[in-house]
Amino acid sequence: MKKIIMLVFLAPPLSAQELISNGTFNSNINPWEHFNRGSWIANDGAAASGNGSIEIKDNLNNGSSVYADSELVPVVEGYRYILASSYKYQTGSIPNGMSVAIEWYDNQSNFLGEYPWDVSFDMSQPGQWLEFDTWVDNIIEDATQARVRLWVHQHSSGTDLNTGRFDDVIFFQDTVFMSDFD
Ligand SMILES: [Ca+2]
Repeated sequence: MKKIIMLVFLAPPLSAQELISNGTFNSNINPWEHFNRGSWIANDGAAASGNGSIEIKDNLNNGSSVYADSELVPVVEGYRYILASSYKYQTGSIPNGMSVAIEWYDNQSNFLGEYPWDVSFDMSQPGQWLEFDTWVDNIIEDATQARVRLWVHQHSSGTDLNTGRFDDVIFFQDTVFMSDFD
């Protein structure tokens, strides 16, 4: 059984650094992978970075989900990460849900897991940019790479278009080291 300890560094906090290369979508949605479900929205965006956002949509309505993935970035076992995003959905195309998660990989790019899995965005305020943030601990031994996955969850029936927009996606390494894997 792993022993989990928490060590808060007493040194002055390092300035947090954005790990993903394009979380603002101000000029395009590169290098996000979206499997033809994503498109760039030039004239809409959250307040922090302004216009330019990613829109993910589908109308299959079979209960499945569509997503876009950031590039893989280096992460460190045992560290805490800040995950945040702005998001928006509009009346007439509100999806069944939206969420965000981190996929964890080892240094051979083998998939190790995805979490948090309990994120569920507030879907009661259509037509405005909303904000979500959380922290996530890298508790998977050998997880040295990760990417952010932006989820849009479709309804299980009907013909509605499920459309969600994301902007200002943040993935920071915090200064908190929380487990030693002993
Ligand atoms: Ca933007």
